[in-house]
Amino acid sequence: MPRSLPNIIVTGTPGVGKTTHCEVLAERTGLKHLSINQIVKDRECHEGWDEEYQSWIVDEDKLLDAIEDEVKQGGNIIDWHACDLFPKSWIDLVVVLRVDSSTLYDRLTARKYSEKKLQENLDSEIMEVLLQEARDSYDEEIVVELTSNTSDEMDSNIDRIEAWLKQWKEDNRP
Ligand code: DAT
Repeated sequence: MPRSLPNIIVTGTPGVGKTTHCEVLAERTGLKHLSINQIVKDRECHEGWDEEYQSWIVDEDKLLDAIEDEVKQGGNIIDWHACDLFPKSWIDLVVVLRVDSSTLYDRLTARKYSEKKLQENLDSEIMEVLLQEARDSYDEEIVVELTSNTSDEMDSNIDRIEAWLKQWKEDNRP
C-alpha cells in the first residue's frame, strides 16, 4: 500500500545534530520523531549494555520487527547513527548531517565521551562513513548531505526538508 506520508531518515555521526533537527522537524511538520535510541532502550531491542562504549548492543532484527508496522504506515522521521539496516522500500529521503571536526570535537567533549569513543567518532566523520553508508544503501537521488555547524545552517536545513515534504505531498496526492 502506498504511504500517504513519507519516511525520512536523519543520520550522521553522533553529535552532528540529528535529535535537534528531528525535534524541530517533528514540531513543524507533524511527522513523528522516531528516536531509535529510545526505542532500542524502551522496547528492549538489544543484547545488553556495552560498558566500554556506554551504549546498547542493538539487535537489528528485533528493532526492525518493533518498528515495522508504524514505519510502513509512513510519516516518520527516523533518528539514528546508522541507516543501512532499514529496507529501501521503507524510505523516501535520507538526510546525512555533516559537521566540521572542531565543532564535533567540542560537542562530543561536552558529552564527556571517552577518549576512544571520541576519536572513533571524529575519524568516522572525517572519513564520511555515514555518507558512504547512505550512498551504498539507497538510490543516489534520495540521499542529501547537509551541514549542521550553526543554528543558521540548521534553520536552512529545516526549511529545505519542509519544502521537500510539501513537494512530496503534491507528487503523491491520491
Ligand atoms: P545527535 O542527535 O546527532 O547526536 P544532537 O542533536 O544531540 O546530535 O546535537 C548535539 C549537540 O550539538 C547539542 O548540544 C545541540 C548542538 N547542535 C546540534 N546541531 C547544531 C547546529 N546546527 N548548530 C548549533 N548547535 C547544534
